[in-house]
Amino acid sequence: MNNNQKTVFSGVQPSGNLTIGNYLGAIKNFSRFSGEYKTFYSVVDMHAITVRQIPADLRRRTYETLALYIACGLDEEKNTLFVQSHVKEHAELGWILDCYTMFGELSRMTQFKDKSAKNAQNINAGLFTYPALMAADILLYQTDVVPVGIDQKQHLELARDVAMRFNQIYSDTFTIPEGYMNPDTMKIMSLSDPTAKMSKSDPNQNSVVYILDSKDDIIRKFKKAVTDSESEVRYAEDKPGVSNLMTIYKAFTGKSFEEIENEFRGSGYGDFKLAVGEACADGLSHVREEFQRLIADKAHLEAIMKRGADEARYYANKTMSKVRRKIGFIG
Ligand code: AQP
Repeated sequence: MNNNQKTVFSGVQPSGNLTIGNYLGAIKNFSRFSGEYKTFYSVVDMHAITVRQIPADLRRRTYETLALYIACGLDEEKNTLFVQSHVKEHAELGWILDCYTMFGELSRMTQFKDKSAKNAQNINAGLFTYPALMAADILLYQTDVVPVGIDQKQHLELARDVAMRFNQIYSDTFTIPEGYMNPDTMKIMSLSDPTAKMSKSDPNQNSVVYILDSKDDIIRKFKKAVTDSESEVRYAEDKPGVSNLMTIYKAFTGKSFEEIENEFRGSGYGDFKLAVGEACADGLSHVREEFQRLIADKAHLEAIMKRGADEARYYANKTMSKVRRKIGFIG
């Protein structure tokens, strides 16, 4: 890494099949940093266990998420791709940062409140301290930029606050990270409730379009998408369903909202929904093909994970020796 090269870190939890929200809000933006930046992209399995997972599913999805990173355009030679739990320094710094993160700060996190409501039987300490582990993920690599969807903004702000607090106590230790949110796609909404975020753990399969859904399934889901009682394709705050579909269509076709409004003037929602479904399915077809090729070769994925973890560990250790020394640990 040359000394002036900026660093990018981001991650996705292997907590379900990845959605077009994960794709448009996060992964698709990752590759824009490849080459010019030193990029670390992690499959954050330690975050996934804050919600109960079936072990075999977690293992399978960890391979799948890595394969999807590559299928979505992340060149394994140009990016450090790794599994979070393979680099133990994440757990170590996560614990240390727990001790510099306030109870009151964690209590204000909206994701904790949402996930506690959804998992009332399992409101564990990890779910509560999740943002301190996320701060560790980012700060370990002296990260400058974190590409994420808007739902992670609050966690990112906490990571910045924790880094500043630590730096103030012990002198400069961590780079203060900035978020990168794609203004066009930072929040893709559920197809059945366009006031809620599209989420991979949503039990309603019709709310969510998965990156690996077949073309037929994608089109069927868009046909069922909730819109409104009008028939006008127009981007407006009081038309969240139509506006969400326009956002998705724009992301896959590159057309502006004005062009989309003109294209469907007078034609009603049926044609529009079909066009969105087709654009989305066609836009993802290459990803699906690449994924099938990659997932068939587990040994290759394991080699990438290992190489990525070895490289990530090297940088993580540099930060950890600084942190250990500053807080008064021996060795
Ligand atoms: N709907 C979305 N629109 C835009 N961006 C999104 N992201 C997630 N959903 C959307 C972004 O994807 C990245 C990875 O997300 P994550 O795996 O860390 O978990 P999450 O944010 O909690 O996403 P999900 O899909 O809702 O997962 P579950 O259901 O397991 O909680 C992040 O950058 C996120 O912003």
